[in-house]
Amino acid sequence: MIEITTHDHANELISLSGAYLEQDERNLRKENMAEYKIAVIRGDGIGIEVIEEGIKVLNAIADRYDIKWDFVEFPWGSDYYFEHGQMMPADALDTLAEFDQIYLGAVGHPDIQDHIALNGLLLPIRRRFDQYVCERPSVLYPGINTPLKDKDAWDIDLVVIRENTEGEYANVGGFQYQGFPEEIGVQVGVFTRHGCERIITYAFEQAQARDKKRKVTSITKSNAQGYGMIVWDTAFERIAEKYPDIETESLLVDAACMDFVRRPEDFDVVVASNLFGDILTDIGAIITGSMGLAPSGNIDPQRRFPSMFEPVHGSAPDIMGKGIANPLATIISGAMMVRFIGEVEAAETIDAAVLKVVEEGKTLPSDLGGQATTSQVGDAVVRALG
Ligand code: GGG
Repeated sequence: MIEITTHDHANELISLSGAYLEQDERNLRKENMAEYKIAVIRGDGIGIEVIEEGIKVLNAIADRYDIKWDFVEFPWGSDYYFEHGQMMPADALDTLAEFDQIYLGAVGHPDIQDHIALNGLLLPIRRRFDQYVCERPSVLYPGINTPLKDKDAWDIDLVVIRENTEGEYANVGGFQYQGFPEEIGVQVGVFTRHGCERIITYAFEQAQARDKKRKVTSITKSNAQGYGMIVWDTAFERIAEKYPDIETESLLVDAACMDFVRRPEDFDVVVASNLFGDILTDIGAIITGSMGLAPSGNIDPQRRFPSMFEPVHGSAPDIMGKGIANPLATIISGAMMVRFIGEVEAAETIDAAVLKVVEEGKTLPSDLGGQATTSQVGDAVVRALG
C-alpha cells in the first residue's frame, strides 16, 4: 500500500517535473520567438475582406512556428481620401519605414480617379522603399480550370519579375493647355542603365535559384520604343553574358501576350518593364484560373526597407461587401512575406494548405467555381495547415 502510494507519488513528481520542463521549454521558446512588425493596409473594396483572411492564416501559422506578429493597421485608402483629401497622411512613408514588412489589400474606388488612388498610396510606397522587384508567380494548380485547352496541373509554372520603380510608371510628365482643345499630356518612360541592370540581374538569379527550366525571357517593345527600351535590351544582353548556363529569349510584348496563351509552358522567369509586367501578369493570372489566385511581392532585395506583399487584383467594387471575394491570392502573398522574412518552413506549410484546399475543391470561392464565402475559404486554409 505504502509502496503503491510512493509509486504514485513518484509518478506524480515525474509528471509534474515533466510539466515544469515543458513550461520551461515553452518560456524559452517564447523568449527566442521571432517578432515581426507588420504594417497592415487593408485599403479599399475587397481588400478589407481578403486581408481579414490573410491575417487569420498568419495568426494560425504563428501558433505553429513560434512566430510573433505585431500587426499595426492603418486605415488609409479611399475612405481616408474622402475625409482628408489624400490617400494617406503626409508622414505615412516615415511611419511605414519603421516596419519590417507591409501587407496590403487593394486600392481603388469608383468615385476616385484610379491615377489618384495609385499615385496617392501604392506607387509612392514602391518607390520610397526602393521595392524595385515585383515578383508575380503564375502556377496552374491541380483542381483549377484553365481556359486553355490541353493544359494539365503544373504545366504552367512561371514567374514574372516586373520592374517596379521606373519605366512607364515613373511619375514624370506634365500637362499643357489643360482643359483647352489644344490640351497636351506628356508621359515619360524612364529606363536607367542601373534600373535595368538590377532587375535583369535579379531575374537571372531567380532562374538559377528556381532551377527549373533555367531560362529568362526579356520583354520589351524596342522596335517602337527606340530609346529607353534599347537601354533595357542592351542591359539584357550584357547581363546574360554573366549567366552562360541560363537560356535566354527576347520577345516583343505583343508576341509575349500571344505566347502566354499559345505556349505558357515554355516560360520560366520572365523579366518585363513596369507596365508590360503588369499587363502580362493579368494574362498569367487568368490562364492559371483567376485573378483571385495571383499573389505578388514588391521587394527590396537588399532589405534596406520594408517590402510589401499584396494580391495582384484590385479592389473589385462590384463584389465588395458580399463576402464572396477569393482570399487565396492574399493568403499566398502572405506566404511570400513569410518566406521573405526567412520562415521558410512556415511559408511552405501555408502554400501546401492552399494547394490542399484547391485540390480538394470542396471549399472554393465563386471565381473558382465553388460556393464558399471569403471567410469559409480562410477557415479551410487554416484547417488544412494541419
Ligand atoms: N492589390 C493592390 C491593388 O489594388 N492593385 C491594383 C492595381 O491597379 N495595381 C496597379 C499596379 O500594380 O501597378
